[in-house]
Amino acid sequence: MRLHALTLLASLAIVGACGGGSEAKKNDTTAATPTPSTPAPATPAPAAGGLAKIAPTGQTVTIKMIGDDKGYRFDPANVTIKSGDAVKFVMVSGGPHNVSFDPATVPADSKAQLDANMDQKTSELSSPMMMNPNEEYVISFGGIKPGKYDFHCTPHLAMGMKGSITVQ
Ligand SMILES: [Cu+2]
Repeated sequence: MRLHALTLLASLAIVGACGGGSEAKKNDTTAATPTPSTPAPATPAPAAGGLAKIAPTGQTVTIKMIGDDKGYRFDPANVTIKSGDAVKFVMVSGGPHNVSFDPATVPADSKAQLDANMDQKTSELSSPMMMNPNEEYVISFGGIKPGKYDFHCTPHLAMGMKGSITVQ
């Protein structure tokens, strides 16, 4: 009889241990839940490169993107701005047009920042295509060091649609 009682106590202890075990697992799951939500706020900030976009603080210079019977061109094709200004590309006619900087020629010390400043890129330093008149694409030159930044329109590069932004 006494032996039986001990066995019963032992099995109760095992049940208790199991219960505690599953409770611990539940706690683990609860503790793990906030962990995936921690990287979520980090997502909008830096991309793969780790640099965050720097908003413009100066003026905005407008460059039109044109394709007509005179050819394909940026107008004006060559502009001079200050670091912190923004350049707004406006689709006028003859698209699709885009704005693409050649990673090989962009000043190395500002390449990653310029890439971070470009929204909705299709590839490194390349804007999306603009198809419709009045579509706009603004590039912030916040945090961009002085230098010459050559750009072109990928579909019309062969037709000479290119230009340069000189940052003073
Ligand atoms: Cu074009």
